[in-house]
Amino acid sequence: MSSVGGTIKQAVTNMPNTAKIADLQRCTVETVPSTGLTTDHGVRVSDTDNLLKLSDGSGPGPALLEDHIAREKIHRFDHERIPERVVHARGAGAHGYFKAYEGSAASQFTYASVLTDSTRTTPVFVRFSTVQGARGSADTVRDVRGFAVKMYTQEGNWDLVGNNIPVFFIQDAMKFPDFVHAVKPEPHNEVPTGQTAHNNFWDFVGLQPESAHMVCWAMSDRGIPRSYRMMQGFGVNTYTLLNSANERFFVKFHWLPELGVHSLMWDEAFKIGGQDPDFHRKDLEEAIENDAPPKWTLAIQTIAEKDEHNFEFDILDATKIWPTELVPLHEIGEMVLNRTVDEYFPETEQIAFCTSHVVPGIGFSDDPLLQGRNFSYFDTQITRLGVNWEQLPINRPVCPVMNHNRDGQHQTRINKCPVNYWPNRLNAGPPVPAAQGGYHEFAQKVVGIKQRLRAPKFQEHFNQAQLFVNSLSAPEKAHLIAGFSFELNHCDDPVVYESYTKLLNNIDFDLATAVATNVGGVLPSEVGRPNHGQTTFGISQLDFMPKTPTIKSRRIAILIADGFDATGVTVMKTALKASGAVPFVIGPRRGNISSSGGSEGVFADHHFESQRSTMFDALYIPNGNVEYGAALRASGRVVHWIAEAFGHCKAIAGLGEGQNTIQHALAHYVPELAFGAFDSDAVVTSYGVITSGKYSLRSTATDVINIASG
Ligand code: HDD
Repeated sequence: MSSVGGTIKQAVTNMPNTAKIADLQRCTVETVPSTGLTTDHGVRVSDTDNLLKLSDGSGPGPALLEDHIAREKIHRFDHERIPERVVHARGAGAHGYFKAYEGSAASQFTYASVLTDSTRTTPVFVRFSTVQGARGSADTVRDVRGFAVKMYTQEGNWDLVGNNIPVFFIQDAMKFPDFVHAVKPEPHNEVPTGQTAHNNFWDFVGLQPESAHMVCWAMSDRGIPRSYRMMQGFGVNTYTLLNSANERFFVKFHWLPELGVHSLMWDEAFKIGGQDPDFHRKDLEEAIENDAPPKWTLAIQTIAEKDEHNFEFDILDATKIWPTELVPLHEIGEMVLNRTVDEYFPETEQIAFCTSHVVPGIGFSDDPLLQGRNFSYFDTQITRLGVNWEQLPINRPVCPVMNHNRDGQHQTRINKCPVNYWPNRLNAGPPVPAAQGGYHEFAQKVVGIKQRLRAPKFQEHFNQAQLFVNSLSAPEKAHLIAGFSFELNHCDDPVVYESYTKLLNNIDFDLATAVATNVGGVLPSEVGRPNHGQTTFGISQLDFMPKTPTIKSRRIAILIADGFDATGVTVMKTALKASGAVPFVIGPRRGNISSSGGSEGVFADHHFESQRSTMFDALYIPNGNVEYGAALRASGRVVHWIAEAFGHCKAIAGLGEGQNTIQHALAHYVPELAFGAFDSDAVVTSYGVITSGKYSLRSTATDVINIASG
């Protein structure tokens, strides 16, 4: 049982009680009312509301320093906060498990049992995050999303600390502090929050053209995901795998979401930022609680050692993807997130990741970004959580930990051993270095001269940025132009927006022209760099539609008023629930709304003023009597809801008076609005299509409603 929103709710069913959950339960405290309230040293407290005061009988006088109970309460409170993460401060997490597929290609490349042993269920914790904003910033800002996975394997913890974008802004870790200073709020006024739309960011990326590819991803729809559940995840860096024949492979890790890759529209994203800043956090919780646990397939791309230099790009450069036409994806396992946290701070806030945490069979490459990351993460956790951070319940492995590391602040282990060094006279008994099964570094031959430099192929920055733009669909390209135009418009220093619009011409002439026109930048007079014309699979989000279209976990608003048709609502709600969607009835007030039949009503979950179209994926307005239709059309909120949902390309359906209301609201935009037929079998696909058997009513990305048959 866990407590959400003040009520006790049942834990999600069908949840494998993994080793990590069992481990956490050892320190999970159920609230037992009969225990009574106590101090931290266990003494019962009879009054937790009033300071101990001097009183002469006529009323209370000054408070007494002696009040150890009040002092403890206030001192504990004074120290509740820890430093927030220097980046990725805002996040949400969930528990789950990973299972390797039986007979996958993984065992050709690695002996890491977590990736090859299909009989295992490995517990995981995943933390999603934004990068720029503070811990209290909004979820739906335009930003890269962190996708950090901790696998509690039987051989130790493996942390795959990735993002929802496959490349990075910089090539060498040495640039990270400069990059983060530039992206974060400006130092003189701490503006802006949760945005890269400011002079310093665009100044830096303009002067650091290796960022061009990643900036394109961030300005595209990938920067504004609909849900954490609808994002890809990428390890980004090049790691290595070692197989049992001692052969080494370079590897990139990919997480492919079962639900496909979907984004908000930009207008939606920033409205939700104000309307519901916890939108993504709540979405994750809502899906898991509604038995729609998010799932991802783990896929790998591998390159044999001997082929390292056979590509026009450097495979150790984190600003480059490995096009799947050149290096195919192998699907090797599945991750499911099926359990929300019991308490945010000890779990989601105290979880701590390190790229250097790998398990036997997985290793590093000379990727200079990864090399620096391996140094940075452990260090930052010491500042955030203290040197014994790996003893915290959420961080400790499920396999035994035994070594001679000792002491430090907040040591919670009591080691029963008279020696704390190796070698020692006792020789036998733990902990001694493993004769077998220990972590084994690949014997890589390295000869060289000490220098600060980058490999020659690291100097090329625009080929793949162009590949990215070429591979987008037309609406995605339009969104990319809008993204760049919004951000550069927020830079008020002409040096910044003029130089960035010049840089864009190295990527794409049309993109540079469109953006420069919008923001008053430098209009290119000729093509800056010939377009190589190449495209690749896996850039456009349309390449990642779900294998089976589904409306599972999608939020559907049913707008009603008094006099609605009860059958229409009941039937639609039942059909939606049966297909796993989450319907909400929204009316003029929360509470009972009377139907056209008089007696039979429906309980509205929310009232019109408390919700907005942006919080839902689709809209349905049932039939009702004439007064009902008139009331809906007289409501500015309802009319705005429909128009806004239409503008955001949402699926919209109505029957009878509902249809008339939709026509009324959209008359200005689409005078000849046409409706497709649908019935209670309606299925709202993730494309925003309501279909039933033969017809579908579809709002397309070009803001036109079409009727598509079949
Ligand atoms: Fe990082 C946090 C992802 C480059 C230094 N990073 C952090 C988190 C994610 C990433 C998802 C949040 C983890 C969590 O939820 O707790 N970082 C990346 C990716 C990178 C990357 C995909 C490029 C491939 N990072 C990177 C570099 C450095 C850092 C080059 C330093 C040289 N990152 C950190 C950090 C953070 C962090 C300062 C802040 C909080 C933390 O580590 O635990 O150490």
